[in-house]
Amino acid sequence: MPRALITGITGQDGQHLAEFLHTKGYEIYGLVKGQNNPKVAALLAEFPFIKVVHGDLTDFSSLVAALRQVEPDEVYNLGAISFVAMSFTQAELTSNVTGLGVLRMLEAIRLVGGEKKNPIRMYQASSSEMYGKVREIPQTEMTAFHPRSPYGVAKVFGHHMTVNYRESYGLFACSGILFNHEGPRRGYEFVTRKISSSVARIKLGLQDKLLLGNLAAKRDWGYAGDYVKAMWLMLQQPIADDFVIATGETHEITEFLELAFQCAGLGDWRNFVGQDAQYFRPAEVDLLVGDASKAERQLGWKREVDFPALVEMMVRHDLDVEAKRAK
Ligand code: NAP
Ligand code: G4F
Repeated sequence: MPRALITGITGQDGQHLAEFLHTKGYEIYGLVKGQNNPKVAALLAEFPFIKVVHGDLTDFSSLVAALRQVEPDEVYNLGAISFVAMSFTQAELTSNVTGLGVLRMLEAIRLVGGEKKNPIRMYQASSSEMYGKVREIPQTEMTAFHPRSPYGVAKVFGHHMTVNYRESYGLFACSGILFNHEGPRRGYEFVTRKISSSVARIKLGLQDKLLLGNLAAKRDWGYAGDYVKAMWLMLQQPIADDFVIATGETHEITEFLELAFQCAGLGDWRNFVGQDAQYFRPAEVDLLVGDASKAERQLGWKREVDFPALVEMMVRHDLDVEAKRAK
């Protein structure tokens, strides 16, 4: 039975990945941070097969201990401060967790991996946010980075460290440059979930307005359930490499609003949406669109859920969730 250690197990991708690896027959360990982390009970209720290990990406010895305890074949490093807006106000913490955390995990694997017969394979969760003020359209594995947030800068650091440890020490370490991926497990702080949950609450008469920031930004939005399959595929290859994972389409936030309000039968979104200065960022990523042709060619990966189906999935889910909460 292959064994996987997932950091960021309580997050959106951690849950999708655990669900997917379970279908592949993996024994799954999740690194959980904090004292009495409130997300753990719900996680184990939904996924009783997950085994919890305690540790933190800011604490090197806890990562070494987790690797020695679990003896994983594969490590998926998904843990991060992942909310771009927060990275502007907590830049040092973000750099420590999202940036240096990758280095700590690579070092821990180098140390503990040397004690194992079979080398540990590692997936690093890199991000399209690294492209920032994009240098070319669409973005590929070869496009230069120009991050626009402390989060983006931290991800560039983690990305280059992953490549460097592969080249310097022969570690089987892959970096997946994933474009935005969403779904019903998305955190409420991100724009898509903020929209789908607000649409549901407006429909049920629980809220009357939705306040957002910059509506002109464009993102390449895919479904998280499709993207975790690409993570796994990367670690099954004969040679470690880096891959862009994206849909190749870009949509403005207004298009997400249009479909979401329509789906709930609420008509024109402009009747409900306002703007608030607090949701604008000091620097913005205006447009992202990825070229995943390398992943399609070499991994055989292809997205299954398209943009309208993604919006509908999220709105329908939140209509159910909010209706249950209101009872
Ligand atoms: P998420 O829902 O925000 O989850 C982040 C996870 O990181 C949570 O489980 C969190 O644990 C954990 N974490 C935070 N600080 C930690 C620390 N000090 N030590 C250990 N774990 C810590 O993020 P996601 O959307 O699943 O994304 C997964 C990864 O992919 C992240 O690295 C993100 O930056 C990257 N990524 C995401 C996207 C996307 O569109 N979703 C795109 C590209 C890259 P607690 O909440 O329990 O504290
Ligand atoms: O949903 P967002 O917060 O996601 P963002 O910044 O693109 O980051 C996500 O995707 C990255 C991949 O490119 C990941 F690496 C990262 O971890 C995270 O998962 O914001 C999307 C866009 C931005 O342009 C933002 O300015 O939506 C705009 N926006 C407008 N109003 C808003 C809001 N974003 C949020 N969160 N909340 C608003 O009210």
